[in-house]
Amino acid sequence: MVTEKEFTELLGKQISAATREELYAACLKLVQQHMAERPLTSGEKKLYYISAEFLIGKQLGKNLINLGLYDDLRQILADNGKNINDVQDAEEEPSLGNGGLGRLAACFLDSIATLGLCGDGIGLRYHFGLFKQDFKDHKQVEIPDAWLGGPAILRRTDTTFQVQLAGKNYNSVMYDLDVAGFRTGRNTLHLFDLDSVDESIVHDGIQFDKKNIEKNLTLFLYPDDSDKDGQLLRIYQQYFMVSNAAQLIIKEQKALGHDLSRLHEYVAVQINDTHPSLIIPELIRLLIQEGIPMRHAATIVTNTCAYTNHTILAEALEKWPISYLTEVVPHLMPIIGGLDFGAVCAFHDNADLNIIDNENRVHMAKMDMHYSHSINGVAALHTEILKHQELRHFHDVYYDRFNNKTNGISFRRWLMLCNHELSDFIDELIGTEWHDDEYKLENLLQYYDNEIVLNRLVEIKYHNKVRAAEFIRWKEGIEVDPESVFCVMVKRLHEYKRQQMNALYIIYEYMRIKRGEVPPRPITIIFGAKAAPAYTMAKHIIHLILCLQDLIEHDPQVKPWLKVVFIRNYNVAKAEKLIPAADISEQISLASKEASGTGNMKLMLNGAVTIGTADGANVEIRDLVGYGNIYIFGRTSDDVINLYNCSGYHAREYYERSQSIHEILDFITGPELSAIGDIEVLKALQDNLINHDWFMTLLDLESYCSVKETILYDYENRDKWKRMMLVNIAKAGFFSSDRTIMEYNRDIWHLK
Ligand code: 26V
Repeated sequence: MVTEKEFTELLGKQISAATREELYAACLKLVQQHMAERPLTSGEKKLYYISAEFLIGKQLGKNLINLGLYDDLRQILADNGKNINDVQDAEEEPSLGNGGLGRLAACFLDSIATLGLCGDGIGLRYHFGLFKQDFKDHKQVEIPDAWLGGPAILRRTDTTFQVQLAGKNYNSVMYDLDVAGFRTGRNTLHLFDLDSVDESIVHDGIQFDKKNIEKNLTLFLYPDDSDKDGQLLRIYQQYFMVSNAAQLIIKEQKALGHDLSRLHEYVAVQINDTHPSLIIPELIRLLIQEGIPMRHAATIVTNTCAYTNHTILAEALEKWPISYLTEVVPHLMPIIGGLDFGAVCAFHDNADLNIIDNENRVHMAKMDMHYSHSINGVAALHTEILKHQELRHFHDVYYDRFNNKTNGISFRRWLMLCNHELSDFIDELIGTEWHDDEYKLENLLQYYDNEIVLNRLVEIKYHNKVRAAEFIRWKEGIEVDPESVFCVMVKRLHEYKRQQMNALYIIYEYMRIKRGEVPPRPITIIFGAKAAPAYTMAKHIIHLILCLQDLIEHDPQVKPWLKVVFIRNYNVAKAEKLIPAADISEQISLASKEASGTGNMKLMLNGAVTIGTADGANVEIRDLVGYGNIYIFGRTSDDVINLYNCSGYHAREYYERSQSIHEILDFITGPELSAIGDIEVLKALQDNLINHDWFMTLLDLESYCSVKETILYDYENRDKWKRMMLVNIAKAGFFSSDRTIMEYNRDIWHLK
C-alpha cells in the first residue's frame, strides 16, 4: 500500500513536474523501503542455486507487483498524467544472461521466494553482460552492454573471499540483489566480482586482452572460447564463481553452528548446467580442509548436489583439457583425479562412464552425474531422451537419480506485468485465485461459448498489437500493421532452433505473392535473436533474414502482404512487449534438440497459438490443449534420432528431388538477394543447407510451409481462433514456475 502523499514526499516535488528518471529514482527508494520491511526467508535447510546466468530483466515492475505496490502506484502516476510503463523504461536491463537457461534461473528465484523457501542464487556480476546487438550492412555487430551505468540496483556488501587462480590470490567482492516473493518472503541473489576488473581494456566492439585475468575476469558472459585463451578464461570465470559459492556456503553453515559432516541435511546445491560443475571438487576440497576424509567428503557432496541438464547438444556439454585445468586450478587436480579414480574403480568395465577420457579431457557433466544425487532434464521428452539415448550409460547405473522437472515461467512477469489488460480481464472473469494457484486459469473454459468474453480476448490482443506496433516504429523505424497476423519467433539464434527454416518459408511466401497468390491477410513475421559472436552460421542466418527484410520492404508488390521485422538487441524488456502481441508462436526446432523451450509457454499464456514440432515442452503443450488447439508438424524425435544414428539424412536429395525446395534455395544466391547482401555469406549459407544441413531444415520444410498455410487460413475463422486462444490461456497453468519449484523441492531439495 502506498499513498500519493507518501510518494510525493519521497520524490520531493510534484509528480506531474517530475522527469521519468526522477520518478524512477523515487520508485527505487519506495521499493527499497518496502523490501527492508520484508524478513529474509529462513529455514532448517537452505538451497544455493548456482548459475552462470540470471536473466532477471528489469526489476522495478516485478518488485512493485511482488511487494503489492503496483496497482496503487500505477493509479497515482496516472492521476498525475504519468504512465508507469514509461517509468519502468527508465531502468537499464541487467545483462546477465543469454537465453532460456538464464531466464529460467530468474523465474526460479521469483518462485522460490514466493513459496517462502529458503534459497539464494549465486552468480557473477558481468560488467557488459552478453553484448548489445546492433545491425550494420545487414549483419550483427556486437558492442558492450554497459548496463551497470544506471542507478545501482545491486548492493555492494562487505563480504569478500580469497580465490586462488593459477596460484595467485584474488579478493572477491559480493554484490547483492533482493528478490521479493509475491506477497511473502525475501531472498537474495549474490553476484561476485573483482575490484580490479577494468572496463577500459575493451576496444573495437567487444575485443579485449583475454590473458589479463585481473582486468578481464567478469567483463563478459560467455567470452569467445574459440581459442585456448578464451577457454582458459571460461574456466577462470567458472572457478571464481564456484569458489565464492563454496566459501559462502561453508561460512554461512559454520555461522549457524552446523556440523559440516552433515552438510546435506542443511544445504542443497543446484548445479544449473555444467558451468558451475567445479563446485563439486571445490566443496570437497574445503571439507577436506575442515578435517573430513576425501571419501566421506565426496559422499557428503554427492548428497548435497543436484545437476540439471539443459541440452543434448554435444558441443554444449563441456569438456576441459586436463592441462587447462592444471593451469587454472592446480589445487583441484588431485581431487578431480581422485573422483575419476573412484568412478573408474566402481565401473571399470564401461569407459563411457569415466570422467577423464583417453584424450585427457575432463567431462563436466559426467563428474556431475557421478557426484550428484539427482540428475534432471527440463521437459518430459528431454528427460526420456537423456535416459534412453544421450546419457543411457549413466541411466543404467544411476536410474534412481534421473527425474524430470518440466520448466515453468513466472506468471507475475509473463502475464500480470507484461499484459495488464488480459490479466485484469481474467480477474474480472474468474477472480484472483489464479494469482496463487495458476491451475485455476482452467476456470476460463466456462466461457468457451461466450461470445462477449471471446470477442474481448480478441480486442485485448488487438490493443497489444497496436502497442507493439508503436514500439517497433519507435525502436526500428518500421511500420507494422496491427491488422496483419503476427508470427513471433524470439529465442537465441541456433541452427537447431531453425530460424533458417522460417527464412526459407519467407522466400516461399515471397515467390507466391510474386506469382499473384496472396495470403488471406497480410503477414508480419517478427524475429528477435542474438547469435554468439563466434558462431558463423548463426550470423549468416541473421544476414539472410535482414536481407529478406530489406528486399520485401522495397518491393511494392510484396510489401502490402508480407513484412519481416528483426528486432535489434532482443532482451527481456522487448519480450514483454512482443509476447502479448503474438498471434502465432513459432516453435520449429528439430525434434529432439530443444530441451524444453520456455518462450513457447510465455506465448501460450498470452493467447498465441503454437505452430511447432513435437519437441521439448511443445509435446506437453499439445497434450494439455489437444491437437485441435495447436499445429504440430514435421518428423518426430524418434525419426530424427534414427536418421542421425544411421546417417540417413542427405539434404542434397531434398534439394534435387523437390522443385519447390530447389527454387527456394536457389533464391538465396539469386539476383534479388545478391543485390542487397554479401554474396559470399549467402553462398556459404546456401552451400551449408544443400551439403550439410546438420539440423535437417529441408527435412521438415515442406511440411512447415503447408501447415503454415493451414494455420493462416484458420486464423480467418475467427470463431475457431478465439476459442483456441481461450483454451491456450486456460491450459497454461501447468507451466507456472511455482509448480516446477514445488516439484524440485518435493523430489530434490526437501526444504522445509
Ligand atoms: C550457451 C551458449 C552460449 C554462447 C555460445 C554457444 C552456447 C551454447 C550453449 C549454451 C548453453 C545453453 C543452454 C540453454 O540455454 N539451454 C536452454 O535451457 C532452457 C531452460 O531449461 C530450455 O528451455 C531450452 O530448451 C534450452 O535450449
